[in-house]
This record gives sequence, structure tokens and C-alpha cells, in this order.
Amino acid sequence: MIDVYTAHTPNGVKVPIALEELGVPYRMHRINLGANEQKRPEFLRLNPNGRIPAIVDPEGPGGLPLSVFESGAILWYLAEKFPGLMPGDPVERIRALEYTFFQVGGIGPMFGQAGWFARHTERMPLAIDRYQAEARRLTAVLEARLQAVPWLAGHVYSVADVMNFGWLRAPQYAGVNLEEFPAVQGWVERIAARPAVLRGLQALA
Ligand SMILES: N[C@@H](CCC(=O)N[C@@H](CS)C(=O)NCC(=O)O)C(=O)O
Repeated sequence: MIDVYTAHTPNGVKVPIALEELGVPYRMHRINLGANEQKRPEFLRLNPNGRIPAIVDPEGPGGLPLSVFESGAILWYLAEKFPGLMPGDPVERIRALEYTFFQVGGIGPMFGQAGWFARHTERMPLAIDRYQAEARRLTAVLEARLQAVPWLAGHVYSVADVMNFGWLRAPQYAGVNLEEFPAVQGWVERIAARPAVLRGLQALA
């Protein structure tokens, strides 16, 4: 039974979705971000960065408990351990790794900043324009990929799709209109309709 420490946010939803896709039992520990529970010492022992999500696998390597933080590392760890989200084809596996890093280094930070500046009480048009433009540019990269192949790794649904879906399911947060990105919109709708995805989101509702 994997212990999951998370909240209903773009990064937080990825872990229950992945566990549902993999059919792995888990215990949910909801972290109240408003109360700063992610900065408490007991949470910092799991993630020194003080952010959700984090997991503890009681049966890590060598049969010992293992904590993992950073959603990309968590999903990659789970996908390597349990069958279902890691492409078998070596090229598609690298594509999955690319689009996992792309999300962690690009989509996540840029969408996050775009949303943060757009909602700040002080209006900062330069920052809003810069981050929203970058969010749109990154979405265009996904659009080009998904015009060519059905899933980000290529022909199989993978860890990379779950990673990016966490953010693209709520694009308006970053000022992105998916009507301008039809392949991304269709991909979001296909993922959102998956029973495991519905269960993973329900676990956090
Ligand atoms: N790169 C990290 C980002 C994690 C992250 O930014 N989590 C946010 C929620 S989406 C958080 O914990 N925010 C609370 C805080 O920063 O104190 C990951 O992918 O796990």
C-alpha cells in the first residue's frame, strides 16, 4: 500500500491518477496547503522542498521503505516498478522521458507563474504577458507533437501523458485557450474520459 501525500492541484492530481492507472492500492493523506502543512517538519522529512506531492513506498528497493518527492520522479519510479505506464519500445520510452522533463521544467513552472501573476492583487502586465505567452508557446509544442502521434510518447499512453494532463486539464489558469490547440484539446478529452483518471480525481474531490 503506497502512502500518498498530496492535494487537489495540477501537480497533486498526477499521483492518484497514475496509481489508479497502474492498479496499485494507495492510502491518501491530504495535505492542507492553505494551512502550510507542506512546511511542517514531518512533511519536510518526505520532501525537503516543502511541496506536494510525495509518496512513501513501504516496500522500496531491498524491501525497505522509500520516500520519493517531485512528481516526475514519483511517476517514473511507479511506472518502472508497476506495468502500465512505461512504453516497452526504447524510443518511445525516451520520448516519455522527454515529455516528462518538458512538463517539469517547462509547463509546470510557466503555467504556475502565469496563473500566479494573473491573480495577484498588484497588476503586472509585463509578467502576465511574458508567462502567458510562454504557456501558449509550450502548448503549441504539445500541439505539434499530438498532431503527429496520439500520445506524447508516440503510440502508447504513458507516464508523460499523466504528467502533462495535470496542467492541461485546467489551461485557463495560465490564460491558454484550448480551442486554439485542437489536438491538445482532443487529447485532454480522451484522458479525462478514462475510468482510472476519473477515479484518481474523485479520490481528491
Ligand atoms: N516540481 C514539483 C512542483 C511541486 C509544486 O509546485 N507543488 C505545489 C502545488 S501544485 C505546492 O506544493 N505548493 C505549495 C507551496 O509551494 O508551498 C513537482 O512536480 O512535484
